[in-house]
Amino acid sequence: MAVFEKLVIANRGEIALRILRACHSMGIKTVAVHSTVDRNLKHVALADEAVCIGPAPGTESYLNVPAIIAATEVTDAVAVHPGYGFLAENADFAERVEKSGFVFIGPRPETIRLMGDKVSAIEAMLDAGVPCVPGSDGALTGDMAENHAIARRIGYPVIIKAAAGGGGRGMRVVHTEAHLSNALQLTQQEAQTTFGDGTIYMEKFLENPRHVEVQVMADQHGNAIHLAERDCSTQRRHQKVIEEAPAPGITPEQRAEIGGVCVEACKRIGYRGAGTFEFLYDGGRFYFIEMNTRIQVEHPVSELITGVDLIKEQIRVAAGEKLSYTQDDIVVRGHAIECRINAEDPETFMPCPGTVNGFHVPGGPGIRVDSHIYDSYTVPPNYDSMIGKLIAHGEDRETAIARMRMALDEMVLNGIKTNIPLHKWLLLDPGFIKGGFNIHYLEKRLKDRASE
Ligand code: MV4
Repeated sequence: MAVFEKLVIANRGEIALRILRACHSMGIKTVAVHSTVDRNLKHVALADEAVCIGPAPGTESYLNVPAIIAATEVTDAVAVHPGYGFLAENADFAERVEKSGFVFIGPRPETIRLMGDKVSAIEAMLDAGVPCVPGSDGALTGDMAENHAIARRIGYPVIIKAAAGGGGRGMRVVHTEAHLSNALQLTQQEAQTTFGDGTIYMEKFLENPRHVEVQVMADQHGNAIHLAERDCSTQRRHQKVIEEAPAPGITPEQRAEIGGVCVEACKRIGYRGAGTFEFLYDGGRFYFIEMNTRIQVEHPVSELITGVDLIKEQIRVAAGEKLSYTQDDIVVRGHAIECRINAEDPETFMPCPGTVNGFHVPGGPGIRVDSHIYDSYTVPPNYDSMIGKLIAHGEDRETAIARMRMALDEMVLNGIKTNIPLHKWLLLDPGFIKGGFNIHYLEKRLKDRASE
């Protein structure tokens, strides 16, 4: 007996296909909900049923809550997988799904809400013993004398962030006391306008950290495990470009320690499903910044080094099953790297939708391709430009990099511009090959390249 009879995939593209594959491997029937321009998606063809839920704009289709609930009702599905992006971290959606009598594949709506507000997330983490960035440890008030005192205690530079922000939105760095009052006022006003919530908080600004995140998974019986960490420091304008696992230079002892802290936090807050603790890693220490309550784009690198199918496990625990693994079952094996393939100009990074004309996937030992594209597929202009992910696994980082280089050389993807040339360049970059660089590395190398 399958854990669910039928599940709605409330997403598109590669993650929709990834969820479909997990469902079919578990004997679960699938319903693809899609927009009008997405009739030709690969997972729509492979799903047991398909329902058109609206026109191309995401706001009228993949973000259209009543249409998705209605599609779930008419198809007699019992659960909804939100994937990432769109409604994945929308607590109101999760609540609507559950109130309608269906299972939301993710944490409880209250947990999504708790973590969506970055101030309450930090408060919960401090309470659970997770190390956070030195800061206001709560929302700032309008008391400017107090705010100045907090900044002086933390020490400049400081960063002011919106509680409703996250992922790089609504932040401002302040280098000296003279600029603090103005920055507080501007960030508060912007937060109110952008998010409808003017709540702000303050942290010490870490100038050259790495972005290291811990993958966790919890069931509804009080069990939780971590699946090591990923390094996502290769990014441009808050868009990740390459991710890897484990993070270079993190010792097994450090992994066990920070992983154990995250697992304890999961148990403390009654976490359920897949989650990610985002840390800044600086001077050998971890500082929590945000928690993501969804499956992430880069989950395959964690799957390859641990052998755990995270999507299957998400579905199992949502159905009330116990975790299939204890912490002792989780062993890190080798190294994995993921290149995000985007339909974009490799020089300007402008999105370049269009029709694929010639597509050959790479293969061989340690190569995985997660992509929904096929020859003659047309990439629509309405959504994110990511068209797939190329993932390489090997016994060590050098082997994973060597396999990734071969795979990038082997791949044929014509008809549209992609960032494949950028990946080929990065994988030959001495600083990248060395590993362990900070979040500014890619932007710095692009600047160097432009002036060469
Ligand atoms: C920071 C920081 C330095 N110090 N917080 C950006 C995205 C959001 N998740 C948090 N971000 C940052 N928070 C403190 N106290 C630097 C960043 C940051 C960043 C973090 C992770 C990955 C890429 C980044 C790029 C620029 C800034």
